[in-house]
Amino acid sequence: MQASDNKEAVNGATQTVDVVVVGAGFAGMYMLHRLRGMGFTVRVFETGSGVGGTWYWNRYPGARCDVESMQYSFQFSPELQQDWEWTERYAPQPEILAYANHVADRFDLKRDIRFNTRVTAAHYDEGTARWTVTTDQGDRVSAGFVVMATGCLSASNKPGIKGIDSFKGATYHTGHWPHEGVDFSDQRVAVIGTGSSAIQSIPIVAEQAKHLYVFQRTPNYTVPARNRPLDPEYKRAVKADYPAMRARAKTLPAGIDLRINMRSALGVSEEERQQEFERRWAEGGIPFMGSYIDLLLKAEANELAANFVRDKIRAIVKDPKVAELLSPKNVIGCKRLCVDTDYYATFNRPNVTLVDVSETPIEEITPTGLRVAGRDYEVDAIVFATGFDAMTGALLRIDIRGRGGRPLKDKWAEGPRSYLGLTIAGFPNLFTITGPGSPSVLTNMLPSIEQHVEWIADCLAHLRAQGRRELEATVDAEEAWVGHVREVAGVTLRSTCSSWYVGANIPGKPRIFMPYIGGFPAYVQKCQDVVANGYEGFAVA
Ligand code: NA7
Repeated sequence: MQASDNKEAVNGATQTVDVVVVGAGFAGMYMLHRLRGMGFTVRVFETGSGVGGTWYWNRYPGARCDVESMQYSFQFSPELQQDWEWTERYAPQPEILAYANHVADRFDLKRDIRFNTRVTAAHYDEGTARWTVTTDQGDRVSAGFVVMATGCLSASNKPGIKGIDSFKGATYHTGHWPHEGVDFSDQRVAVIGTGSSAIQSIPIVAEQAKHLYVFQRTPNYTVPARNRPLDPEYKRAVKADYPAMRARAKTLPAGIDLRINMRSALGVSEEERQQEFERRWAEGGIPFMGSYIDLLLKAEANELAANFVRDKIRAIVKDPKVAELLSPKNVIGCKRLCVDTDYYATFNRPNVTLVDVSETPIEEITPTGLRVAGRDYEVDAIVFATGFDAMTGALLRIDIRGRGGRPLKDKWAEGPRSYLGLTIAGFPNLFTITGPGSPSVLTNMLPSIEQHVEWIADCLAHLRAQGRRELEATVDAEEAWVGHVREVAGVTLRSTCSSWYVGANIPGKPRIFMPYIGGFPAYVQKCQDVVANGYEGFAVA
């Protein structure tokens, strides 16, 4: 590959660039910045009309990050890190989107991003060792490399409920929320789903709506966020210590400081355990799962934490039947622990009804509402808080074809197979940022994105320096990595429930634990070793 003259060459109807990046979320933005700084020509395509990815689309009421804002940010630029001012412990969506725009403007990224453009296909030509990328706007680009920065939770899932298109009122999906917002005042509203998006939005929708019906298939564990404005003194202290704090976080399994207590939940007295759980509940947020080291390793330890939360639900929710319905029976933390503000208390409101659809699914959506077990619930609006075809959905919705014209869909028919969650055998010169088989969604996404972007950038620099133009994971290396990902998944309780981590929320999706659960430090070490051993596991041509 040649570092070109930093201008996009146009050859007839086909444009020619060094790298196409798909997606202008945090991953695509940083990839562009990094590659441009190295002298590569880059074209980014983005379906939305602005940057931000997940935070561009998920504008539902109450949307906020469950990783503390001082940790959920880029660290590649010390100046950016020092200049940006977060205002709350957990940043709300509008503030994260403002941050994404600030980053884009600060590094002048938007000029290389084509917005309102969906990539429809990417085909590899073995003869030229180049990809041809096409879009729904008629673009046709020849690229030496393609980087998929398409996000882990970006392909929304709308369930195939009978009559779904017959409804006469308004419908919304939390992952495609209208930019102008929605006012539910005086409306009867249905929310389908009780995952993180529902749990964040329900208390706010309930305050507006005349009546809110929540259709719950599986209850979820959630702990209070205890969100609050950030204390200026705390911000100053973090900023003074930022590099050290970031370095510490990188030594932790999730890349986030969850203040993990290294003791076993089974090795302490009932009284001490109760105190620790209470302290964590009062502190708020996902560090609750750090109460004891073995909560996700031993079922017995997990049950103690689960019981604590079930007791809290019974204490908060006045109607014992509703409390029982809201109490999850499965492993706590198996699905990602949710973080809320007043979720359980919302079910004490007279205008909120919980409808259990675990035994009798939603039968039908009618022109005026929903039918469950023969009963009609008349509503003016339906909110689908039904999640995403996670980790693979956004990739498989694009017609990606590798060596020999083989579709990625075929290769992944039995579930995703990838070397390091970064590359795929049979698909040379294609990279996936936070792809399946990498720690991604089990970690703090921004540091994970940065690690992938930097690895890819170094790899392209290496190829350029060596005068090589093709890199491809070997089948053997991929097999070994897939086997390792599967093996470590079995060690924790996280693979034991029907979550989107295993694709269980999408009918017909193969059940594979998709993210790598071996921990951020072990993963980073592996990526570094691969490079140190001369790009071990790759064929370079
Ligand atoms: P999730 O966590 O996948 O939640 C989706 C919810 O929708 C979940 O409660 C599902 O129940 C429910 N669902 C899906 N289809 C149906 C049907 N047909 N009927 C009833 N209920 C249904 O998505 P979120 O957007 O909330 O959160 C995604 C991630 O974003 C989250 O993990 C955080 O990391 C941030 P189920 O549990 O499948 O029975």
